[in-house]
Amino acid sequence: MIQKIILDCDPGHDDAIAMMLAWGNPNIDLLAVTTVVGNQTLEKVSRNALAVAEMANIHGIPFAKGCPRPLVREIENAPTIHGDSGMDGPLLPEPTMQFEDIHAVNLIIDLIMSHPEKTITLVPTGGLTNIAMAARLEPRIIERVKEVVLMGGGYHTGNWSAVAEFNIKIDPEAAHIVFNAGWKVTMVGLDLTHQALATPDVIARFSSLQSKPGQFVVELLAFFGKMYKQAQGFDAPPVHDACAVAYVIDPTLIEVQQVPVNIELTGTHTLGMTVADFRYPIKPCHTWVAKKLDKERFWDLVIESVKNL
Ligand SMILES: [Ca+2]
Repeated sequence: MIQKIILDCDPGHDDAIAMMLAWGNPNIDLLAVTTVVGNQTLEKVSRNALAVAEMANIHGIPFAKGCPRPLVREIENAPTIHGDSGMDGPLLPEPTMQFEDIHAVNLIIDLIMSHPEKTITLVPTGGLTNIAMAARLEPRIIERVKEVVLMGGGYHTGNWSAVAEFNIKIDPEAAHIVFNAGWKVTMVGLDLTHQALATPDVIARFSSLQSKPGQFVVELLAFFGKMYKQAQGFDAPPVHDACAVAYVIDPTLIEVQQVPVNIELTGTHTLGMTVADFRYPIKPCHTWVAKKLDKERFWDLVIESVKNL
């Protein structure tokens, strides 16, 4: 079954791979790519999105820029992971595609309102600013969206603080809106994405594609791996954002559990924590968390999709 998605992202090395997976996979109908401040400034991540489009030959769909800052907090970027450009490493191609003259939030609303109910899955792989703004501006989208499958958070793991993940931490108020809106939210968090490590054998498989997109992924992962080693002590970089797209393509790749999740907004040491309540009996809720990845089939899917580009 072909899934219609809107990818809301902040490219970002792993966002780039998520975009390539979405475009290269025949079971995804990528309706639009929208950008949001996060890994770098809005201008930088937006330029990166167009560069990925160029590299992956993504065309005929709208790209729109979204919010340049979080709802409440000051801007926080991640140059220690993604470099000064937000996507350091490969030489980025000069984009030919241009952004639509519409704000990402309006594009998201227009697409959801003009498609049949429950046919569009939102896939945010950056901070949740655009998605929260869309839910507030046009609350009818909450009923109309099929599901929100987001990369962010973690029920036992943090990376931007002891207990908070970057995408949630940079705009916790937006995350609070999205997690409490009432639509189905599947949180593909660090507990899951740290299982999606681009180990040398995986990189070798991208390399053996002997294609420009394959080589682009190799160069992305070389830089990403170096930064992850330096900043977080990882031997191989986790390709977080691709996991959310992979779950939409094939939910059997990831084991999920329905469990209440809320966002910490006031903690002294826990701001942006995704607090999951696993206590028995599990209370009724609209939230699911991703727990276990079928690594082998995940990489087969990503590599096959990049091969299709
Ligand atoms: Ca991202």
